This record gives sequence, structure tokens and C-alpha cells, in this order.
Amino acid sequence: MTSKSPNSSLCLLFTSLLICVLSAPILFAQNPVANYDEKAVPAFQLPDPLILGSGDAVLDTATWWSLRRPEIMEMFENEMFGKTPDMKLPVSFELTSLDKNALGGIATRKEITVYFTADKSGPSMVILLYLPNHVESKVPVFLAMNFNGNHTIHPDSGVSITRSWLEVNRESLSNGSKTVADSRGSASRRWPVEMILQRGYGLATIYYEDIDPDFDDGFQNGIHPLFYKSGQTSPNSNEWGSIGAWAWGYSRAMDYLETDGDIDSRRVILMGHSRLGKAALWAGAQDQRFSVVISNNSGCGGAALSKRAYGETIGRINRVFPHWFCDNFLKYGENEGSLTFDQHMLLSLIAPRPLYVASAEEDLWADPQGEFLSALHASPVYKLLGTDGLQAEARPLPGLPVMSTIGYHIRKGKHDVTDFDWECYLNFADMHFGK
Ligand code: GTR
Repeated sequence: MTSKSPNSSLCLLFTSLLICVLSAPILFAQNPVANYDEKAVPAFQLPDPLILGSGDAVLDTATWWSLRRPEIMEMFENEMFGKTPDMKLPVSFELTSLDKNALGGIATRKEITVYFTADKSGPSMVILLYLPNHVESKVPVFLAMNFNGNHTIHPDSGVSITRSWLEVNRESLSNGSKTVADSRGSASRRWPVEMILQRGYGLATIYYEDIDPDFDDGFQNGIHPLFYKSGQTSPNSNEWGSIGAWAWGYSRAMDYLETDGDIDSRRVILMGHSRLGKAALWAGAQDQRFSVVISNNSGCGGAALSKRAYGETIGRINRVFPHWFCDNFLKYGENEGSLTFDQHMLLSLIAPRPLYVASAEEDLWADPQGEFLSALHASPVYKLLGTDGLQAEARPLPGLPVMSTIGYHIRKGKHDVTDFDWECYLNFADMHFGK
């Protein structure tokens, strides 16, 4: 065995130091430090949702619907979320469980399996639905996907354990649960089911990875392969990523809700938290059957303006979650200035339907100010379409929601979904449904 001479050790140390010093700028360029300083937000000009690509102003609703809205939709399809295929799958629904006396008798619980292939062998999703028994008429429903399985949203032992993808996603099981079954009810803090029912609303939820697993699998699992053209093995650079797939799942859930005689499908409120908030906004933009859309702390790629580059940025989100957006979105990393659209325009695609954007004071990663400004700058489109938009010029104080056709609040605390958030959403829905 030979030992190193002191000289060779010194030489090794020197070389390592040199490599560190030389590679620092490269590493920094790959992983720039997140900016949390309002003064360091770059100067930018937001594209005007009411100016056509040709430079002409949109002065009437007909021009909005026939020209400008399709233009904006195309930008988000081609450059950000990727296009959702037009092809229709042979989707079918099966009521796989029913309990008219759930949660001590206050609710009817249904589980509906939605099959995406005719022979039912491919991917499928399970909708867990709670309906309030004290309401005689058809009920409005909140539709919101969950992160860890339908069985985590409530300790209710009648809910089937979610099967898809939880094994690979085991580390995301909350409360340190050892097995999937142990995680029953572990996310219930975020899901005040009884409160929602008591206010006369139903709740429909789906485990999001039923539709597409949330890791970079080259789009070999989930629903993407069902849409590949002959010889295709992954989406093209302007075709959908995982957020597009989850948004598609929200629309397939809507297809089912339209068939359920217990539900008022003209009053389906789409709600999503964080990455599922991004998906909810994209689903609400593409599918006008959703009558109200709620973004809870959706941040970068959701409600927050990208051009502010505050907190999470396009570069960082694409590096960490390369499967969320289409490949064309990569070119905007550390290059937000070149965007010809921004997230206020995504919000404007929901107009004139009621839209709620919610932030949390400590959730700087999601850029609360950028989320507020986005709602504010979507307002001109809401106004053109005959509504009042957002009734605030400056961000309201924490805990004080502003509610008109656009609602906004920032609450104290972290990135999360709290009872306060839900109370605001229920109040917002009541206001718009004249309850
Ligand atoms: C973070 C991601 C955010 C947000 C969040 C979540 O890691 O950076 O964009 O989507 O995850 O979904 O919880």
C-alpha cells in the first residue's frame, strides 16, 4: 500500500479549491439564490391582455371572445402548459361504493371509478364524493384534488385506500405513517369536510397521481401514453406536461358531475392548492363549465407573475419539476423578460366567471404580492366583460378578504390550506350563488 506524500495532498487540496472557485459561477447560474427583496425585482412591463398581437386594442366583448382570448389561450398552450390533446378517450364511470349514512348520518358518500380505457385495464381515477344529507335539492360542489390519497382527507374508515403511485411516493406520506393504510385521515386538517357539508355544499376529491404520477418518468405512466400518435414516445415540445394532465383530470371529473342527479353541475367550484392550484387555474381557463375557480397559494406557474422573478422562478421550477410544463417553457428560465404573456393573462381566461386568489404571508416562495398583482391586472378583462373585477388597488391586510367578481386574501401563516381559507371560499361561493 502506498501513502500519499504531503506534497501530493497539498496539490489535491489546491486542485479541489481551484475547481470550486471556477465552477461557482456555473453552479450559481444553475441555481441562483431566490430573490425576496422587493427592491431587487427587475423592471418589467406587463403585456396588456386587451391589446391584440397586431397592436390593435380590444374594445368590445366580441373581439375578446373571437380574437384576443384564443390568442392568449394559444400562448399558454404552446409556450407553457403544452396543448391538451383534442382526442377523446372512451371514458366510463362506475359507482364503486355508496353509503347514504356516512359520517354519522350527515352525508352520502360515493366513490366513482372513472376508467380512461374501454377495457378498464389502463389508468383510472377514483372520485370521492361527500354530499350533505340535509339538503333536498341538487347541491353545488367543491372539486379539489388531493396530494396523498382520498383516504387521507378524512378518518372515515369507509373511504377506499388509494392504490396508484403511493408506493413510489411513500416519502410524501404525512404524519410519519409507515404504511399507506396508516395514513388514513392524515391530511384531514386541510379538509374541513363537516364544515363544507354543513354549509350546504358537496365535496369531490381525487388523488392527483391517479391521472399522472408526479415525477419525471418520461411520460411513460399515467394518461400521456394513451394519447401518443403511432411511433410517439413522449409529448412534443408544445404538448402537455403533468399540470396539463391534472387539469384534464379535473375536466373528466366534471364530465361525471354532470351526470350525477344529486349535483348542481352549473355550480361546481374548482379549487386547488399549490401545484394543484396551478392545475385548477389551467383547467378553469380551458373548461368553461367550472363556474368558480379558486387558486390557493398557487405561486410560480399559477397565479404569481413570472416577470417579477420573486421567490420561485421559471428557471428553478423547470429544473426541479421538469415534467410539469411543456419543453417550450424551458427557454424562459432566467429569461422572464422575453415572455409575451404573464400569469394575469391566465387569470383573464377565467373571466367573467368568479375567481379567487389566496396567498399566505409567510409563503414568500409563492410571491404573495405577485399573486395579488396578477388578480389586479386581470381586472380590465373582467370589466370589459361587464363585471367589477377586483375591488382593491392595493393588497389588503392579512385576514381581510376583498370579494367581488374577483376575490383575494392574504392570511397569516405558511403555505397551507386552513379553515380560514375554506371559510372565505364558502363565503365567496355563497355570495355568487345568492345563498
Ligand atoms: C413546491 C414548488 C411550488 C409548489 C409546491 C407544492 O416545491 O416549488 O411551485 O407547487 O411545491 O405544490 O406544494
